[in-house]
Amino acid sequence: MASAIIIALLAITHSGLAQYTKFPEGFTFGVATAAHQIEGAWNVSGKSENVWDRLSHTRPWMIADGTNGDVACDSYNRYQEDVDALAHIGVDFYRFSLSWSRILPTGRVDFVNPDGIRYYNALLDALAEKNIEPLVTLFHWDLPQTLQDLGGWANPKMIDYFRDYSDLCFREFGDRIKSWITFNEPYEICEDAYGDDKKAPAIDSHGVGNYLCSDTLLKAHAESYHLYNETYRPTQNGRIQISINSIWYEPADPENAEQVALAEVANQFKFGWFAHPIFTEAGGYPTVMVENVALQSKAEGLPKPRLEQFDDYWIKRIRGTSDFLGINHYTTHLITGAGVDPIAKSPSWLKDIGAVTSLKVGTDSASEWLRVVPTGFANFLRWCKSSYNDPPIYITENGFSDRGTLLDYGRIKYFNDYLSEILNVIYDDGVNILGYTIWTLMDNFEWRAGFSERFGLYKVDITDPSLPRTPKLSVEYWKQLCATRELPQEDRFKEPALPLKKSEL
Ligand code: PNW
Repeated sequence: MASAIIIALLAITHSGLAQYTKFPEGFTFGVATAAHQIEGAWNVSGKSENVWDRLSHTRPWMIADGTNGDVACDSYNRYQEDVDALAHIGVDFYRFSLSWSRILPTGRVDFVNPDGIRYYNALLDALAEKNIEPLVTLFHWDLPQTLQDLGGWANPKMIDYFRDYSDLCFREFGDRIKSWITFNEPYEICEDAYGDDKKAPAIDSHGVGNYLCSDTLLKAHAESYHLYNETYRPTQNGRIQISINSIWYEPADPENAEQVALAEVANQFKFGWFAHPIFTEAGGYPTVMVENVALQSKAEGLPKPRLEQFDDYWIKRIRGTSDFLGINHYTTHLITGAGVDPIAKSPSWLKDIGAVTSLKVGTDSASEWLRVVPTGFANFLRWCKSSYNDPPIYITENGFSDRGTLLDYGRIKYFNDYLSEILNVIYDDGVNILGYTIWTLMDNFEWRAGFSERFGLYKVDITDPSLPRTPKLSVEYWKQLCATRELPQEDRFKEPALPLKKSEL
């Protein structure tokens, strides 16, 4: 701590600004991707269909530009280029995900696909060659369709299937993978894919399927954690965590007590839904969530609440099952008042909150939901420290979308301003943040947005069959940051005139 303060003070004197620029000793940087968004080779070498293959093939109109993940960035064949790019940037770690249906085509462990194992072994070897640590996500949304046909995350049997799949991955790859993430963004899985149609498999069982999913997912996460902890950790000595995402909610008017209270309710419903059961002493879902859903369910004439609280066994079994708090964060939204949000379906998670939300006024990205609000990130991180007993935190995703410009000043400014807030909360508030992960290495299949929203440091020209990757200016920015561990200050990274108009993104 003392050395952190000295470094911080030095940074202030050095830059002449009351702003921190230097990251603490030991702070690590990485880049993230996800299998379905980059690998392609969707039906090659034994891989079976996953829920995103099914959605994009059978309902292509649900993808903004009609694209799919059939080829994506072809990382299945071009992984060496990806690793070379990571080495060029100079990151400490690479966060990627394993494709369940590539490794286990039936979804179950009755048949292990040797080509799937070979592919990830080759990728791990290539990373080791460049001294880049793997941080590996077991589940980043691409459920084998065979398991979806049995109900997917609404089926409690998934707890066993996920444990078996994790077991295989720990056994096959755990000698080289020392950092695991069980689930990427449970909110997006349960709410967007089961409670809505925003993500595959687009079940849209609003207010019901989302809560069935969270019950299964949290139990599956806990079982995978305990398996690793008891069976693999003693010999493999790694760590295992979950990565939870949040839109952070703030009151539109900070002086308005009702809005302040409702923003807290919304944050409990969003981040607390998955963080509270794992990261608090009490465990279980947030009280306000249990109460609100019970009230709504009663009003709907239901004999039981749509959200079932865990019993004592599961409260204890789930509590404490993450070595770090993994946070994926992009943006902040506003709470404007009490009531039913005009966009809420009935019943639904959003209606259960009982608040009206809106986008915050701020700089645009190419994604409708993503506005640039760096101070929201700082407030969110401070809230995580106080709500979850000062956990060690890894930022496992953060990034900005545009339409693919090479001079991506908007992205650089986003990184710079969000990183600056990270430094503020580390040095001023003692928030224990240990690492940061960029979303993402290269423009890729951005789920229902297809290739229309681009988050990459490298541009990928998907109209050229050789899928050339071209570094954007942000690669230069990150190369310098990784080399110096300091926020680059040069003018060449600053946009000549800010902000860019939407048409220029
Ligand atoms: C994440 N939000 O999704 C995913 O982990 C990535 O696969 C994805 O490509 C990336 O962020 C960019 O979208 C999110 O509404 C989707 O706050 C939506 C939100 C956050 C993350």
